[in-house]
This record gives sequence, structure tokens and C-alpha cells, in this order.
Amino acid sequence: MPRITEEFEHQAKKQSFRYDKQNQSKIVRQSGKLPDNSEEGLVVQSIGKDFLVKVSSNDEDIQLVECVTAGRIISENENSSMVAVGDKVGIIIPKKNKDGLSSGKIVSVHKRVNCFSRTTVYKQSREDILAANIDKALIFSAAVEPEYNRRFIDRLLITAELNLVEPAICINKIDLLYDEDLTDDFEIYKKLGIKVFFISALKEEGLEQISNFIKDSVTLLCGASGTGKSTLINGLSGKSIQKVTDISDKTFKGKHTTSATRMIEFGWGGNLIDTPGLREFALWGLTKNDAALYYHEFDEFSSQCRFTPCTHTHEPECVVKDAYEKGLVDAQRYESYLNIFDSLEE
Ligand SMILES: Nc1nc2c(ncn2[C@@H]2O[C@H](COP(=O)(O)OP(=O)(O)OP(=O)(O)O)[C@@H](O)[C@H]2O)c(=O)[nH]1
Ligand SMILES: [Mg+2]
Ligand SMILES: [Zn+2]
Repeated sequence: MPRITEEFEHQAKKQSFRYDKQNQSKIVRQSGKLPDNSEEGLVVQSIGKDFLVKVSSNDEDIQLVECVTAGRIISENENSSMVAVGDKVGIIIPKKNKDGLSSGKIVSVHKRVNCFSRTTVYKQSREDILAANIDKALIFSAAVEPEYNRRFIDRLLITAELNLVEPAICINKIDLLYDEDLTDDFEIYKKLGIKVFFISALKEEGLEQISNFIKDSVTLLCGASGTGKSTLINGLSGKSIQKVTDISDKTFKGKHTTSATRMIEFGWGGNLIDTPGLREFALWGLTKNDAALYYHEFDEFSSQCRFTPCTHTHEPECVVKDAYEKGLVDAQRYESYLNIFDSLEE
């Protein structure tokens, strides 16, 4: 049976050692020999340091194994979260012994095709991966309770484009508010070619658009707490598989109900990854000078700026800034750009 062992062994000569900064007790190598008894699996859930790995020898024989990471681990991914939902991993399945079943051990992590990351909230300049190997991202917000924040949405859109993930914006709770002001506020995204869905997860309105979007793909579901992500999962599956809690009566903020990142597979061929509500989202992997490239409505003006490169913030004869002043560029988007530009390092 062809195994990733061969690929790793091939590279064994250029072994590199490093410590995982998150967990000083682990030795991480980028290549090496895997134990003979390791099996291939897919990480379908993560909560803190505990993972659930799906191992399937064929479609009927599926096993879910609780795992932690081994003390020595081979990861082909550099300087990032060690293991994330969506990662393909090698694990050692525990044997039953007289004390019951012990945890499995993740011994290797395959190279990721892509991932969706932010900068860690607790420590600067470390990549925090929300999920790995994803095709699409459903950027989830609510019309009200809690009200959406377009700058937050813009950060997630940039992250999707940076990682070659197809984004869509979903505005939930339209049973509470659905008017022209709301739909007008998202016209600009439609003009930019981004899909925008207006739904009510609770009343199960508009869910067909979502199932069409996520069909035959792995889609990350991400957004602030209390917006209704888990309610959507329950609506799509027709079952109460994810816990849902009311938002705070006073602040209209969510209560951070979902604590695990979990991939849910729907029988009809879509996979949706429910995530804990995001409190903040600091961009990862984007430099100050590249930020404007992700605001595509600037494209038609930026080539005419007097200076190249132009940051479109203060330069004289900047055609983008001029277009903003004349109302030719969406004001909120230009201000969102300035906000992101200021938050990034050179
Ligand atoms: N009115 C209305 N309420 C909704 C809708 N969708 C969800 N809710 C309510 O919003 C609250 C929060 O829903 P959750 O599904 O727990 O939100 P979440 O995004 O998963 O929150 P976290 O797990 O904390 O990130 C619950 O009281 C839901 O019943 C909707 O379409 N309309
Ligand atoms: Mg939830
Ligand atoms: Zn300019």
C-alpha cells in the first residue's frame, strides 16, 4: 500500500528539527520515518489539544478516534498551528487494554493545500489556523442581534482571497430585519462578484441557496458569536446536532456557545465546518503595501495614480482617493481599506 512514509523517507536526509512554540515539550520535524503501525486519517474536530480523527479503510468501515498530538511529530507545515480541522494526519490507533481505550496519537501532519488563518489573539505574529484544506468560506453575519460589521467581513474576504478560497457572504436573521437599506449595503459585494445570501436559519428561509453553495465542497463557516452558525447547521441537517444558545438580552452579543471546531458531513455531499464565534480577526500573511490589491474596486483607478507604488492614503494626485472623494468608490470600503492599512506592518 503506498503510504506517506515513502515520501517522508525520501526527504529524510534534509531533516530539520524545531520546537513547536505553542508546546515546548514537542519535537517537530519536517520529515522522518513514520511508525509502521500508523494509519491515515482526517481531523474532523478540534477543541484545545484534543482532536477527533476519522479513519476509513472503506466507505462502510469508518472509525472516529480521539487523539492528542504525539511528543514527536512530523509536520510538513512550518510555523503554524500544529493540527487543524481538515488536516490529513497519520495516527497511531490505541489498542484496547485492561484499563479501557487510551487516546490515539497524531504522529504526522500532511502538507496543507491551503488554510484559513488569522494572527493569534494572545500572541502577536503567530498563525492561528481556523481550518485547513478548504474550498469555500461562508462569511456569516446577522442583520441584527448582533448587527453585522462590514469591516470585519472585509477582513475575512481578504483572507479568503489570500488563500484561494471561494467566499460568500451570508446575512442571517432576516426574519427580524429585511429592508432595502440592508440589501443596498451589500450591493457593492455583488458588484465585485461575491455571492451574498440573505437567510433566516431559524425559520429555515433561504437554506437552499446555502446547500447549493456548499454542495460537493468543504466549506468553512465563520463569523461572530450569536449570529446563528450552529442554528444553520441544525437547519441544514434537519436535526439538532449543534448546541444553540440565546444571545445576551442586554448587549445582543453571543455567548460563545460553540467551543469546538467541527466538520459536519451532510449526506447529500456537502461538508460544513462549524467554528467558535470569532471575537476579533487580525489578518495573517498580508503586508501593508499589498492591502490595496484586495480592494478590486480600486483597480480601474490605481493604474492612473501619479506615484507607483501608491498607498492611496496621502499621496498627491492619487486617483483612488480622488474617486472616493467624488463618490465613485464605495465610502465604507475605502474607509475599511484605511483601517486595514493602518493595522498592518510594513
Ligand atoms: N430571530 C432569529 N434568531 C436566530 C436565527 N438564527 C439563530 N438565531 C438565534 O440566535 C441565537 C444564537 O444562535 P447560535 O446558532 O447559537 O449562534 P452561533 O453563531 O452558533 O454562536 P456561537 O456558537 O457562540 O459562535 C439563538 O438564540 C438562535 O435561536 C434567525 O434566523 N432568526
Ligand atoms: Mg455555535
Ligand atoms: Zn493612489
